[in-house]
Amino acid sequence: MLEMRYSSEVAAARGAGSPIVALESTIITHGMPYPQNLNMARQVEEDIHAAGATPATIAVLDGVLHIGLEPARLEQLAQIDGALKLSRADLAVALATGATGATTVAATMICAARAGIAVFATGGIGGVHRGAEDSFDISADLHELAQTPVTVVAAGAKAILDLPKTLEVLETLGVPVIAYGQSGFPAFWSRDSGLPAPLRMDDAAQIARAHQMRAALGLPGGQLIANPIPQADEIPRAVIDGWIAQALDDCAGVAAKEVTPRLLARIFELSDGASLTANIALVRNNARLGAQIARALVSDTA
Ligand code: PSU
Repeated sequence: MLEMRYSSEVAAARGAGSPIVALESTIITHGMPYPQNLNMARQVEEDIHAAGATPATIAVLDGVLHIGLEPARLEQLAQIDGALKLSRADLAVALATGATGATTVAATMICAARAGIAVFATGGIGGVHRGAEDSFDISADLHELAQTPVTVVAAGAKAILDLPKTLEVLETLGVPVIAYGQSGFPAFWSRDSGLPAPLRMDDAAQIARAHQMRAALGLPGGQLIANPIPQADEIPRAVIDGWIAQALDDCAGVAAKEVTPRLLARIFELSDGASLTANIALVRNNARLGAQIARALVSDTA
C-alpha cells in the first residue's frame, strides 16, 4: 500500500545500521528561492556526510514517499513550481492522489519515524503566530513534537512567531525544549531571544541518551534541540526585529499555510538577502549537530 522509496545511500545505511539524519523539503520549495534552495540542500547533505552520517531528504513525488533523494530528484524538487506544502493533515491525501509535495517539520517527523530515523535537522520549527489569539494560527509542528518520537534539531522557532506563546504551548504539550550550549532560547536568525530555554544540554551524547530515556519511560513524542546560529552568522536582534515588523505589516491579510513562506520571502527582500545567508548557515549548523546526535544514538545501541 504505502510505497516508501529509499535513496541508494539511505538503503545502504539502513542495512548497515549506520547513522541517518532526516531533512525536510518545505524549506527547499517554500522557504528559499531557487537556486539558493538547491545549493543549500546540497551543502546540508554534504555537511551530514562530512560529519559521518547519511542524509535522508524526505518528499512526496508523484504520490511516492521518498526517504532520501537521488541528486537528480533533489534538483527537480528545487525547481518545481507549485509543489504542495504537506503537513500532517495532507500527507495521506497527497500519497493517495499521486501528488507532488514537500514535507513540513510535522510531516517529515511522521515519515522519519515510519522509516526508523530518530534524528531530523531543519532551520526553525513552526509555532504560535503573532496574533494567534484572533487567528488561532498555531503550527501543526508543535503537536507533532508531542506525539512522534523524533529528535528535531532547529535554531529555535522562527522569530516571525510569538516566541513566548510558542514556548508555553510546547510546555503544555510536554515537549522537552533543550537549548544546546547556552541557557537562552535561540531566535532563529539571532542567538538569543531574551527568553530562557526550559532545559539546556551541552553534549550530543547526552541528547541521544535523553532521546532513549523518553522511549524507556514509554513517553510519546520527541524533543526539540534549540541550537543557536553560529556567532559569526547571526543577525543582531535589533536589526532583524525591524525587518520582521515591516514584513508582518506588509503581509497583513495573508492566512494559513501561506503565512510562513510569504513572511520569509518578504524578509529576504527587505534584508537584501542577508536573512537567507543566515538561514543557510543555521541549517548547516543544525545538520552537523544532528549528525553527531545520530552517531551517538547508533553507538549507544550497538
Ligand atoms: N525552517 C526554515 N525554513 C522553512 C521551514 C523551516 O529554515 O521554511 C518550514 C518548515 O517546513 C516548517 C514550516 O514546518 O516552515 C512551518 O510552516 P507553518 O508555520 O505554516 O506550520
